[in-house]
Amino acid sequence: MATTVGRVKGPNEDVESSLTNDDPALVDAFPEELPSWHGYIEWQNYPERRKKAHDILAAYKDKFTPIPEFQLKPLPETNPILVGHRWKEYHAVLGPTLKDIPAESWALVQKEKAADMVHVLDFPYNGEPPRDKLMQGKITPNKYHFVRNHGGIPTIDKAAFKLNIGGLVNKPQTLTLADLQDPNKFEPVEVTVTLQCSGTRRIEQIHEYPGDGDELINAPWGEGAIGTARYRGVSLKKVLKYCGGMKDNARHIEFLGADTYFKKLEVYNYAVSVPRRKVEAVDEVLLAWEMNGEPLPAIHGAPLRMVVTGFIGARSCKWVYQINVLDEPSHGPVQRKEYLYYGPQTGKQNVQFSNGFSIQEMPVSSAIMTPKDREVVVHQGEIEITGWAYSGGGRWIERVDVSADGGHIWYQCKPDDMTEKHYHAWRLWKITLPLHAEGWLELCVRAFDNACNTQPTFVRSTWNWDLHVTSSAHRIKIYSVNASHEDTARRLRELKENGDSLEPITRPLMFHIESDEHYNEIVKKHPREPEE
Ligand SMILES: Nc1nc2c(c(=O)[nH]1)N[C@H]1C(S)=C(S)[C@@H](COP(=O)(O)O)O[C@H]1N2
Ligand SMILES: [Mo]
Repeated sequence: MATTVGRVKGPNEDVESSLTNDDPALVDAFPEELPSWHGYIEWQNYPERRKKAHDILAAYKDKFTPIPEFQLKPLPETNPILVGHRWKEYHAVLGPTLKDIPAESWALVQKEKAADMVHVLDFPYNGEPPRDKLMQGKITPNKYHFVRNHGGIPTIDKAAFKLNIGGLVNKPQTLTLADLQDPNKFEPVEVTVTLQCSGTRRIEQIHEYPGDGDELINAPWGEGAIGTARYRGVSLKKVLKYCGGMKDNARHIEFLGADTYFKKLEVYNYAVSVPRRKVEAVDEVLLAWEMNGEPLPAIHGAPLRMVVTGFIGARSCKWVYQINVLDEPSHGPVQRKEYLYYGPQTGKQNVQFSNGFSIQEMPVSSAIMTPKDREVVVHQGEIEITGWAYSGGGRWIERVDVSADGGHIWYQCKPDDMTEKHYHAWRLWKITLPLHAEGWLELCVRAFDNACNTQPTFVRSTWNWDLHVTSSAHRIKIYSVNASHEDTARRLRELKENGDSLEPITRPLMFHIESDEHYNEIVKKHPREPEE
Protein backbone atom coordinates (compact mmCIF):
# COMPACT_ATOMS: atom_id res chain seq x y z
CA MET A 1 0.00 0.00 0.00
CA ALA A 2 1.38 3.38 -1.02
CA THR A 3 1.58 5.73 1.90
CA THR A 4 2.50 9.36 2.35
CA VAL A 5 2.58 10.71 5.84
CA GLY A 6 2.99 14.44 6.33
CA ARG A 7 3.90 16.30 9.45
CA VAL A 8 1.54 16.02 12.36
CA LYS A 9 -0.88 18.94 12.28
CA GLY A 10 -2.14 21.01 15.15
CA PRO A 11 -5.66 19.89 16.01
CA ASN A 12 -7.49 22.85 14.52
CA GLU A 13 -5.02 23.77 11.85
CA ASP A 14 -6.85 24.42 8.62
CA VAL A 15 -4.77 22.38 6.21
CA GLU A 16 -5.88 19.42 4.17
CA SER A 17 -4.67 16.06 5.33
CA SER A 18 -1.60 14.69 3.65
CA LEU A 19 -2.44 11.10 4.55
CA THR A 20 -3.27 9.19 1.37
CA ASN A 21 -3.48 5.61 0.19
CA ASP A 22 -3.23 5.13 -3.56
CA ASP A 23 -3.40 1.33 -3.60
CA PRO A 24 -5.39 0.67 -6.82
CA ALA A 25 -6.72 -2.64 -5.45
CA LEU A 26 -8.94 -0.66 -3.08
CA VAL A 27 -11.34 0.35 -5.88
CA ASP A 28 -12.41 -3.28 -6.06
CA ALA A 29 -12.15 -3.87 -2.34
CA PHE A 30 -14.58 -1.05 -1.49
CA PRO A 31 -16.72 -0.55 -4.60
CA GLU A 32 -19.77 1.64 -4.82
CA GLU A 33 -22.70 -0.71 -4.39
CA LEU A 34 -25.03 0.52 -7.10
CA PRO A 35 -24.77 2.60 -10.27
CA SER A 36 -25.89 6.22 -9.72
CA TRP A 37 -25.58 5.85 -5.94
CA HIS A 38 -22.40 7.89 -5.51
CA GLY A 39 -20.76 7.59 -2.13
CA TYR A 40 -22.71 4.50 -1.05
CA ILE A 41 -20.50 1.62 -0.01
CA GLU A 42 -22.40 -1.26 1.52
CA TRP A 43 -20.78 -2.52 4.72
CA GLN A 44 -23.49 -4.30 6.66
CA ASN A 45 -23.84 -7.16 4.17
CA TYR A 46 -20.11 -7.81 3.65
CA PRO A 47 -18.21 -8.92 6.78
CA GLU A 48 -15.02 -9.57 4.78
CA ARG A 49 -15.09 -6.05 3.39
CA ARG A 50 -15.60 -4.64 6.88
CA LYS A 51 -12.65 -6.65 8.13
CA LYS A 52 -10.42 -5.38 5.33
CA ALA A 53 -11.37 -1.80 6.11
CA HIS A 54 -10.67 -2.44 9.77
CA ASP A 55 -7.22 -3.89 8.98
CA ILE A 56 -6.29 -0.82 6.94
CA LEU A 57 -7.53 1.60 9.60
CA ALA A 58 -5.67 -0.38 12.27
CA ALA A 59 -2.45 -0.20 10.24
CA TYR A 60 -2.73 3.60 10.11
CA LYS A 61 -3.91 3.91 13.69
CA ASP A 62 -0.99 5.92 15.02
CA LYS A 63 -0.84 8.22 12.01
CA PHE A 64 -4.29 9.78 12.29
CA THR A 65 -4.47 13.35 13.53
CA PRO A 66 -5.53 13.44 17.17
CA ILE A 67 -9.07 14.50 18.02
CA PRO A 68 -8.94 18.26 18.68
CA GLU A 69 -9.12 19.43 22.27
CA PHE A 70 -11.73 22.16 22.38
CA GLN A 71 -13.48 21.61 25.68
CA LEU A 72 -10.71 22.50 28.10
CA LYS A 73 -9.88 25.69 26.22
CA PRO A 74 -11.81 28.44 24.40
CA LEU A 75 -13.35 27.55 21.02
CA PRO A 76 -11.40 28.85 18.03
CA GLU A 77 -13.00 31.99 16.56
CA THR A 78 -12.85 30.54 13.07
CA ASN A 79 -15.56 29.37 10.66
CA PRO A 80 -15.38 26.35 10.44
CA ILE A 81 -14.91 26.32 14.18
CA LEU A 82 -13.48 22.80 14.19
CA VAL A 83 -11.79 20.87 11.40
CA GLY A 84 -12.37 17.14 11.06
CA HIS A 85 -8.87 16.06 9.99
CA ARG A 86 -9.19 12.63 11.48
CA TRP A 87 -12.41 11.68 9.68
CA LYS A 88 -11.04 13.00 6.39
CA GLU A 89 -8.05 10.74 6.94
CA TYR A 90 -10.26 7.71 7.65
CA HIS A 91 -11.80 8.25 4.21
CA ALA A 92 -8.43 8.95 2.58
CA VAL A 93 -6.78 5.72 3.66
CA LEU A 94 -9.64 3.55 2.38
CA GLY A 95 -8.74 4.55 -1.14
CA PRO A 96 -10.34 5.85 -4.34
CA THR A 97 -14.08 5.33 -3.68
CA LEU A 98 -13.97 7.16 -0.36
CA LYS A 99 -11.09 9.61 -0.48
CA ASP A 100 -12.89 12.45 -2.29
CA ILE A 101 -16.05 12.29 -0.18
CA PRO A 102 -14.92 14.96 2.32
CA ALA A 103 -14.18 17.46 -0.48
CA GLU A 104 -17.40 16.62 -2.32
CA SER A 105 -19.43 16.96 0.86
CA TRP A 106 -17.91 20.37 1.52
CA ALA A 107 -18.86 21.42 -2.03
CA LEU A 108 -22.46 20.38 -1.27
CA VAL A 109 -22.40 22.50 1.89
CA GLN A 110 -21.45 25.49 -0.29
CA LYS A 111 -24.18 24.67 -2.78
CA GLU A 112 -27.08 23.88 -0.46
CA LYS A 113 -26.50 25.92 2.69
CA ALA A 114 -26.47 29.69 3.17
CA ALA A 115 -23.10 31.45 3.10
CA ASP A 116 -23.53 32.70 6.67
CA MET A 117 -24.06 29.29 8.31
CA VAL A 118 -21.97 28.68 11.41
CA HIS A 119 -19.85 25.67 10.47
CA VAL A 120 -19.38 23.98 13.82
CA LEU A 121 -17.38 21.13 12.22
CA ASP A 122 -16.39 21.01 8.55
CA PHE A 123 -16.34 17.20 8.22
CA PRO A 124 -18.48 15.30 8.95
CA TYR A 125 -20.45 18.49 8.34
CA ASN A 126 -22.22 20.01 11.35
CA GLY A 127 -23.66 23.48 10.92
CA GLU A 128 -26.21 25.77 12.57
CA PRO A 129 -27.79 29.01 11.32
CA PRO A 130 -27.08 32.47 12.70
CA ARG A 131 -29.59 33.28 15.45
CA ASP A 132 -31.57 35.92 13.53
CA LYS A 133 -32.06 33.53 10.61
CA LEU A 134 -33.57 30.89 12.89
CA MET A 135 -36.01 33.44 14.30
CA GLN A 136 -37.36 34.66 10.94
CA GLY A 137 -40.42 32.43 11.13
CA LYS A 138 -41.98 29.20 12.28
CA ILE A 139 -40.60 27.39 9.23
CA THR A 140 -36.83 27.33 8.91
CA PRO A 141 -35.75 27.93 5.30
CA ASN A 142 -33.98 24.81 3.96
CA LYS A 143 -30.71 26.64 3.43
CA TYR A 144 -30.71 27.62 7.12
CA HIS A 145 -31.87 24.30 8.61
CA PHE A 146 -29.12 22.89 10.83
CA VAL A 147 -27.19 19.86 9.59
CA ARG A 148 -25.73 17.04 11.64
CA ASN A 149 -23.78 14.42 9.71
CA HIS A 150 -21.84 11.40 10.96
CA GLY A 151 -20.07 10.89 7.63
CA GLY A 152 -20.01 12.08 4.04
CA ILE A 153 -22.99 13.04 1.90
CA PRO A 154 -23.98 10.38 -0.64
CA THR A 155 -25.57 11.62 -3.88
CA ILE A 156 -28.22 9.22 -5.09
CA ASP A 157 -30.07 9.42 -8.39
CA LYS A 158 -33.82 9.53 -7.76
CA ALA A 159 -34.56 7.34 -10.74
CA ALA A 160 -32.17 4.65 -9.53
CA PHE A 161 -33.39 4.77 -5.95
CA LYS A 162 -34.97 1.80 -4.26
CA LEU A 163 -35.82 0.99 -0.69
CA ASN A 164 -35.71 -2.55 0.70
CA ILE A 165 -38.01 -3.49 3.55
CA GLY A 166 -37.24 -6.77 5.25
CA GLY A 167 -36.89 -8.62 8.53
CA LEU A 168 -40.01 -9.42 10.52
CA VAL A 169 -42.58 -8.38 7.92
CA ASN A 170 -44.90 -10.83 6.22
CA LYS A 171 -44.08 -9.75 2.64
CA PRO A 172 -40.65 -8.13 2.24
CA GLN A 173 -40.67 -5.53 -0.52
CA THR A 174 -38.42 -3.40 -2.66
CA LEU A 175 -40.02 -0.06 -3.50
CA THR A 176 -38.88 2.66 -5.88
CA LEU A 177 -39.39 6.34 -5.17
CA ALA A 178 -42.15 6.29 -7.80
CA ASP A 179 -43.89 3.49 -5.86
CA LEU A 180 -43.75 5.50 -2.66
CA GLN A 181 -45.02 8.61 -4.44
CA ASP A 182 -47.88 6.77 -6.13
CA PRO A 183 -51.09 7.99 -4.43
CA ASN A 184 -52.82 4.77 -5.50
CA LYS A 185 -50.41 2.84 -3.30
CA PHE A 186 -49.89 5.25 -0.43
CA GLU A 187 -51.73 8.38 0.55
CA PRO A 188 -49.16 11.19 0.88
CA VAL A 189 -49.06 13.26 4.09
CA GLU A 190 -47.56 16.58 5.09
CA VAL A 191 -46.49 17.21 8.66
CA THR A 192 -44.83 20.24 10.28
CA VAL A 193 -41.94 18.83 12.28
CA THR A 194 -39.22 20.29 14.45
CA LEU A 195 -36.02 18.24 14.34
CA GLN A 196 -33.75 18.81 17.28
CA CYS A 197 -30.31 17.31 17.68
CA SER A 198 -29.88 16.02 21.21
CA GLY A 199 -26.65 18.03 21.22
CA THR A 200 -28.48 21.38 20.98
CA ARG A 201 -27.02 23.88 23.48
CA ARG A 202 -24.20 21.45 24.33
CA ILE A 203 -21.77 24.36 24.65
CA GLU A 204 -23.42 25.24 27.97
CA GLN A 205 -22.65 21.79 29.38
CA ILE A 206 -19.08 22.04 28.10
CA HIS A 207 -18.67 25.42 29.80
CA GLU A 208 -20.01 24.02 33.05
CA TYR A 209 -17.96 20.82 33.02
CA PRO A 210 -16.21 19.30 29.97
CA GLY A 211 -17.30 15.75 29.12
CA ASP A 212 -16.68 12.98 26.62
CA GLY A 213 -14.40 13.89 23.71
CA ASP A 214 -15.94 11.43 21.29
CA GLU A 215 -14.03 10.24 18.23
CA LEU A 216 -16.83 11.73 16.12
CA ILE A 217 -16.64 15.16 17.65
CA ASN A 218 -19.52 15.88 20.02
CA ALA A 219 -20.18 19.19 18.28
CA PRO A 220 -20.14 22.27 20.53
CA TRP A 221 -23.61 23.36 19.39
CA GLY A 222 -25.23 26.59 20.40
CA GLU A 223 -29.00 27.15 20.34
CA GLY A 224 -29.33 26.50 16.60
CA ALA A 225 -29.17 22.69 16.28
CA ILE A 226 -32.94 22.76 15.85
CA GLY A 227 -35.14 23.62 12.89
CA THR A 228 -38.66 23.22 11.58
CA ALA A 229 -39.88 22.11 8.18
CA ARG A 230 -43.01 20.83 6.54
CA TYR A 231 -42.14 17.36 5.28
CA ARG A 232 -44.08 15.52 2.60
CA GLY A 233 -43.94 11.78 2.38
CA VAL A 234 -45.77 8.65 3.42
CA SER A 235 -46.36 7.10 6.78
CA LEU A 236 -44.09 4.14 7.55
CA LYS A 237 -47.08 2.53 9.24
CA LYS A 238 -48.83 2.31 5.87
CA VAL A 239 -45.74 1.09 4.07
CA LEU A 240 -45.35 -1.72 6.61
CA LYS A 241 -49.01 -2.61 6.11
CA TYR A 242 -48.26 -2.84 2.38
CA CYS A 243 -45.55 -5.32 3.38
CA GLY A 244 -48.22 -7.54 4.91
CA GLY A 245 -47.75 -6.08 8.37
CA MET A 246 -45.21 -6.89 11.08
CA LYS A 247 -44.81 -10.31 12.66
CA ASP A 248 -45.86 -10.73 16.29
CA ASN A 249 -42.32 -10.68 17.66
CA ALA A 250 -41.44 -7.36 15.93
CA ARG A 251 -40.12 -4.86 18.48
CA HIS A 252 -37.89 -2.26 16.77
CA ILE A 253 -37.74 -0.90 13.25
CA GLU A 254 -34.21 -0.28 11.99
CA PHE A 255 -33.22 2.29 9.37
CA LEU A 256 -29.96 2.07 7.45
CA GLY A 257 -28.42 5.12 5.78
CA ALA A 258 -26.08 5.03 2.77
CA ASP A 259 -23.31 7.08 4.44
CA THR A 260 -20.22 5.46 5.94
CA TYR A 261 -19.73 5.70 9.68
CA PHE A 262 -16.53 4.98 11.60
CA LYS A 263 -16.11 3.95 15.20
CA LYS A 264 -13.04 2.55 16.89
CA LEU A 265 -11.47 1.57 13.55
CA GLU A 266 -14.59 -0.25 12.35
CA VAL A 267 -16.85 0.80 9.47
CA TYR A 268 -20.64 0.76 9.31
CA ASN A 269 -23.55 2.22 7.45
CA TYR A 270 -25.46 4.65 9.68
CA ALA A 271 -28.02 2.55 11.58
CA VAL A 272 -30.65 3.43 14.18
CA SER A 273 -34.02 2.06 15.23
CA VAL A 274 -37.29 3.14 16.84
CA PRO A 275 -39.79 1.13 18.89
CA ARG A 276 -42.70 -0.60 17.18
CA ARG A 277 -45.27 1.39 19.13
CA LYS A 278 -43.83 4.65 17.73
CA VAL A 279 -44.22 3.39 14.17
CA GLU A 280 -47.78 2.25 14.87
CA ALA A 281 -48.91 5.74 15.87
CA VAL A 282 -50.63 7.73 13.12
CA ASP A 283 -48.18 9.71 10.93
CA GLU A 284 -45.43 9.90 13.55
CA VAL A 285 -42.76 8.16 11.45
CA LEU A 286 -42.55 9.31 7.85
CA LEU A 287 -40.59 8.43 4.75
CA ALA A 288 -40.08 11.94 3.38
CA TRP A 289 -38.91 13.18 -0.01
CA GLU A 290 -39.93 16.83 0.20
CA MET A 291 -38.92 19.57 2.63
CA ASN A 292 -40.85 22.84 2.60
CA GLY A 293 -42.25 22.20 -0.87
CA GLU A 294 -38.83 21.50 -2.39
CA PRO A 295 -37.23 18.15 -3.17
CA LEU A 296 -35.21 17.04 -0.16
CA PRO A 297 -31.70 18.57 -0.44
CA ALA A 298 -28.82 16.06 -0.71
CA ILE A 299 -27.43 17.27 2.60
CA HIS A 300 -30.75 16.47 4.33
CA GLY A 301 -30.97 12.92 3.00
CA ALA A 302 -32.17 12.93 -0.64
CA PRO A 303 -33.89 11.23 -2.15
CA LEU A 304 -35.52 9.74 0.96
CA ARG A 305 -35.14 10.17 4.70
CA MET A 306 -36.94 9.10 7.83
CA VAL A 307 -38.66 11.81 9.84
CA VAL A 308 -39.34 10.54 13.35
CA THR A 309 -41.50 13.13 15.08
CA GLY A 310 -40.79 14.10 18.68
CA PHE A 311 -37.63 11.94 18.95
CA ILE A 312 -34.01 13.08 18.94
CA GLY A 313 -32.83 13.99 15.45
CA ALA A 314 -30.49 10.97 15.37
CA ARG A 315 -33.40 8.59 14.67
CA SER A 316 -34.45 10.49 11.53
CA CYS A 317 -32.13 8.51 9.27
CA LYS A 318 -31.08 10.29 6.07
CA TRP A 319 -30.31 8.53 2.74
CA VAL A 320 -32.36 5.58 4.00
CA TYR A 321 -32.04 2.53 1.72
CA GLN A 322 -32.98 -0.37 3.97
CA ILE A 323 -35.61 -0.87 6.67
CA ASN A 324 -35.42 -3.96 8.85
CA VAL A 325 -38.08 -4.99 11.31
CA LEU A 326 -36.23 -6.54 14.27
CA ASP A 327 -37.08 -8.21 17.55
CA GLU A 328 -34.69 -5.87 19.43
CA PRO A 329 -33.05 -2.45 18.93
CA SER A 330 -30.53 -2.02 16.08
CA HIS A 331 -26.99 -3.22 16.78
CA GLY A 332 -25.59 -0.05 15.13
CA PRO A 333 -23.21 1.87 17.39
CA VAL A 334 -25.30 5.03 17.02
CA GLN A 335 -28.23 3.14 18.58
CA ARG A 336 -26.43 1.16 21.28
CA LYS A 337 -23.29 3.07 22.15
CA GLU A 338 -24.24 6.69 21.61
CA TYR A 339 -27.12 9.00 22.45
CA LEU A 340 -27.07 7.62 25.97
CA TYR A 341 -28.05 9.65 29.00
CA TYR A 342 -25.74 8.99 31.96
CA GLY A 343 -25.98 9.86 35.64
CA PRO A 344 -23.80 12.61 37.09
CA GLN A 345 -21.22 10.24 38.62
CA THR A 346 -20.63 8.45 35.34
CA GLY A 347 -17.56 9.47 33.36
CA LYS A 348 -14.31 8.26 31.82
CA GLN A 349 -13.43 6.45 35.04
CA ASN A 350 -16.42 4.10 35.01
CA VAL A 351 -18.64 4.59 31.95
CA GLN A 352 -20.30 1.54 30.34
CA PHE A 353 -22.89 1.71 27.57
CA SER A 354 -25.32 -0.33 29.62
CA ASN A 355 -25.26 2.34 32.36
CA GLY A 356 -26.94 4.99 30.25
CA PHE A 357 -30.48 4.98 28.96
CA SER A 358 -31.21 5.41 25.28
CA ILE A 359 -32.49 8.89 24.50
CA GLN A 360 -35.61 8.79 22.34
CA GLU A 361 -38.27 11.46 23.03
CA MET A 362 -36.98 14.97 23.54
CA PRO A 363 -38.02 16.74 26.74
CA VAL A 364 -39.35 20.29 26.89
CA SER A 365 -36.67 22.89 26.25
CA SER A 366 -36.29 26.47 25.11
CA ALA A 367 -33.78 29.17 24.30
CA ILE A 368 -33.47 32.94 24.30
CA MET A 369 -32.30 33.97 20.84
CA THR A 370 -32.36 37.78 21.24
CA PRO A 371 -30.77 39.58 22.95
CA LYS A 372 -27.66 37.46 22.95
CA ASP A 373 -25.37 36.51 25.79
CA ARG A 374 -23.24 39.44 27.02
CA GLU A 375 -25.08 41.95 24.84
CA VAL A 376 -25.21 45.56 26.04
CA VAL A 377 -28.89 46.51 25.81
CA VAL A 378 -29.77 50.21 25.86
CA HIS A 379 -33.52 50.58 26.48
CA GLN A 380 -36.22 52.89 27.83
CA GLY A 381 -37.43 50.73 30.71
CA GLU A 382 -38.55 47.66 28.80
CA ILE A 383 -36.88 45.15 26.53
CA GLU A 384 -38.04 42.69 23.91
CA ILE A 385 -36.86 39.11 24.24
CA THR A 386 -37.41 36.41 21.61
CA GLY A 387 -36.72 32.71 21.37
CA TRP A 388 -38.00 29.20 20.70
CA ALA A 389 -39.62 26.52 22.85
CA TYR A 390 -40.17 22.89 21.95
CA SER A 391 -41.25 19.63 23.49
CA GLY A 392 -40.94 16.14 22.01
CA GLY A 393 -43.10 13.04 22.16
CA GLY A 394 -46.12 14.75 20.57
CA ARG A 395 -46.40 17.22 23.44
CA TRP A 396 -46.68 20.89 22.61
CA ILE A 397 -45.73 24.13 24.29
CA GLU A 398 -48.45 25.65 26.44
CA ARG A 399 -46.58 28.33 28.34
CA VAL A 400 -43.32 30.25 28.14
CA ASP A 401 -42.06 32.22 31.16
CA VAL A 402 -39.24 34.73 31.05
CA SER A 403 -37.38 36.26 33.98
CA ALA A 404 -34.95 39.15 34.13
CA ASP A 405 -33.68 38.32 37.61
CA GLY A 406 -32.31 34.83 37.17
CA GLY A 407 -35.63 33.11 37.83
CA HIS A 408 -37.39 34.71 40.80
CA ILE A 409 -40.02 36.81 39.07
CA TRP A 410 -41.44 35.30 35.90
CA TYR A 411 -43.47 36.98 33.17
CA GLN A 412 -45.64 34.89 30.91
CA CYS A 413 -45.67 35.23 27.10
CA LYS A 414 -49.06 36.14 25.68
CA PRO A 415 -50.62 33.58 23.34
CA ASP A 416 -50.68 36.22 20.59
CA ASP A 417 -46.91 36.49 20.90
CA MET A 418 -46.34 32.78 20.23
CA THR A 419 -46.56 30.97 16.91
CA GLU A 420 -49.37 28.43 16.59
CA LYS A 421 -49.36 25.04 18.30
CA HIS A 422 -48.36 21.85 16.53
CA TYR A 423 -48.12 18.34 17.91
CA HIS A 424 -44.63 17.96 16.53
CA ALA A 425 -43.19 21.45 16.24
CA TRP A 426 -41.79 24.26 18.31
CA ARG A 427 -43.33 27.64 19.07
CA LEU A 428 -41.38 30.82 18.52
CA TRP A 429 -42.17 33.41 21.16
CA LYS A 430 -41.52 37.02 22.07
CA ILE A 431 -42.20 39.12 25.13
CA THR A 432 -41.69 42.73 26.22
CA LEU A 433 -40.45 42.79 29.82
CA PRO A 434 -40.56 45.80 32.12
CA LEU A 435 -36.94 46.39 33.08
CA HIS A 436 -35.92 48.92 35.68
CA ALA A 437 -32.59 47.50 36.81
CA GLU A 438 -29.25 48.33 35.22
CA GLY A 439 -25.93 46.58 34.95
CA TRP A 440 -25.40 42.84 34.61
CA LEU A 441 -28.65 40.89 34.73
CA GLU A 442 -29.46 37.26 34.16
CA LEU A 443 -32.30 36.65 31.72
CA CYS A 444 -33.79 33.20 31.68
CA VAL A 445 -36.60 31.28 30.06
CA ARG A 446 -38.51 28.15 30.97
CA ALA A 447 -41.29 26.53 28.98
CA PHE A 448 -44.12 24.22 30.03
CA ASP A 449 -45.58 21.60 27.73
CA ASN A 450 -49.16 20.32 27.81
CA ALA A 451 -48.17 17.59 30.29
CA CYS A 452 -47.02 20.34 32.74
CA ASN A 453 -43.42 19.28 32.25
CA THR A 454 -40.95 22.09 32.64
CA GLN A 455 -37.18 22.48 32.47
CA PRO A 456 -34.45 21.69 35.01
CA THR A 457 -33.27 24.84 36.77
CA PHE A 458 -29.55 24.84 36.02
CA VAL A 459 -27.22 23.22 33.48
CA ARG A 460 -25.61 21.45 36.42
CA SER A 461 -28.94 19.85 37.39
CA THR A 462 -28.78 17.45 34.44
CA TRP A 463 -25.17 17.60 33.26
CA ASN A 464 -24.21 14.24 31.73
CA TRP A 465 -20.97 12.71 30.44
CA ASP A 466 -22.07 12.52 26.78
CA LEU A 467 -23.26 16.14 26.99
CA HIS A 468 -26.73 15.41 25.56
CA VAL A 469 -30.08 17.13 26.01
CA THR A 470 -29.16 20.48 27.53
CA SER A 471 -32.74 21.25 28.44
CA SER A 472 -32.26 23.38 31.57
CA ALA A 473 -33.77 26.87 31.77
CA HIS A 474 -31.71 28.87 29.28
CA ARG A 475 -29.79 31.67 30.97
CA ILE A 476 -27.96 34.59 29.42
CA LYS A 477 -26.26 37.64 30.87
CA ILE A 478 -27.04 41.05 29.49
CA TYR A 479 -25.71 44.46 30.45
CA SER A 480 -28.80 46.63 30.95
CA VAL A 481 -28.59 50.38 30.31
CA ASN A 482 -31.88 52.09 31.14
CA ALA A 483 -31.92 55.38 29.25
CA SER A 484 -35.16 56.42 30.94
CA HIS A 485 -33.02 57.08 34.03
CA GLU A 486 -31.82 60.69 34.13
CA ASP A 487 -28.19 59.91 35.06
CA THR A 488 -27.92 57.27 32.39
CA ALA A 489 -29.45 59.53 29.73
CA ARG A 490 -26.88 62.22 30.68
CA ARG A 491 -23.95 59.81 30.37
CA LEU A 492 -25.17 58.62 26.97
CA ARG A 493 -25.30 62.29 25.86
CA GLU A 494 -21.81 62.94 27.19
CA LEU A 495 -20.45 59.93 25.36
CA LYS A 496 -21.99 61.22 22.15
CA GLU A 497 -20.69 64.78 22.65
CA ASN A 498 -17.22 63.36 23.20
CA GLY A 499 -17.45 61.24 20.06
CA ASP A 500 -17.18 58.14 22.21
CA SER A 501 -19.34 55.07 22.57
CA LEU A 502 -20.67 52.96 25.40
CA GLU A 503 -19.22 49.82 23.93
CA PRO A 504 -17.05 48.12 24.72
CA ILE A 505 -18.07 48.77 28.31
CA THR A 506 -14.59 47.73 29.43
CA ARG A 507 -12.92 50.68 27.64
CA PRO A 508 -12.35 53.46 30.19
CA LEU A 509 -14.13 56.80 29.97
CA MET A 510 -11.56 59.28 28.65
CA PHE A 511 -13.33 62.49 29.65
CA HIS A 512 -13.97 64.00 33.08
CA ILE A 513 -17.03 62.27 34.36
CA GLU A 514 -17.99 64.81 37.01
CA SER A 515 -17.24 68.54 37.57
CA ASP A 516 -15.32 69.45 40.73
CA GLU A 517 -18.20 71.79 41.68
CA HIS A 518 -20.68 68.97 41.60
CA TYR A 519 -18.40 66.62 43.52
CA ASN A 520 -17.76 69.25 46.23
CA GLU A 521 -21.41 70.09 46.52
CA ILE A 522 -22.37 66.46 47.07
CA VAL A 523 -19.61 65.57 49.56
CA LYS A 524 -20.40 68.70 51.51
CA LYS A 525 -23.98 67.59 51.78
CA HIS A 526 -23.03 63.94 52.48
CA PRO A 527 -19.55 64.04 54.07
CA ARG A 528 -17.31 61.05 53.33
CA GLU A 529 -16.62 60.39 57.03
CA PRO A 530 -18.85 60.70 60.09
CA GLU A 531 -18.46 63.95 62.00
CA GLU A 532 -18.29 62.35 65.38
N1 LIG B 1 -27.79 8.56 7.50
C1 LIG B 1 -27.69 9.48 8.47
N2 LIG B 1 -28.81 9.94 9.05
C2 LIG B 1 -28.74 10.87 10.03
C3 LIG B 1 -27.50 11.35 10.49
C4 LIG B 1 -26.34 10.87 9.84
O1 LIG B 1 -25.22 11.26 10.15
N3 LIG B 1 -26.47 9.93 8.85
N4 LIG B 1 -27.48 12.26 11.54
C5 LIG B 1 -28.63 12.24 12.45
C6 LIG B 1 -28.66 13.28 13.45
S1 LIG B 1 -27.71 13.05 14.84
C7 LIG B 1 -29.51 14.35 13.38
S2 LIG B 1 -29.63 15.47 14.62
C8 LIG B 1 -30.35 14.55 12.19
C9 LIG B 1 -30.11 15.90 11.60
O2 LIG B 1 -30.90 16.09 10.46
P1 LIG B 1 -30.55 17.28 9.47
O3 LIG B 1 -29.09 17.22 9.17
O4 LIG B 1 -31.42 17.08 8.29
O5 LIG B 1 -30.90 18.55 10.20
O6 LIG B 1 -30.11 13.57 11.17
C10 LIG B 1 -29.92 12.27 11.66
N5 LIG B 1 -29.89 11.34 10.57
MO1 LIG C 1 -28.19 14.66 16.41
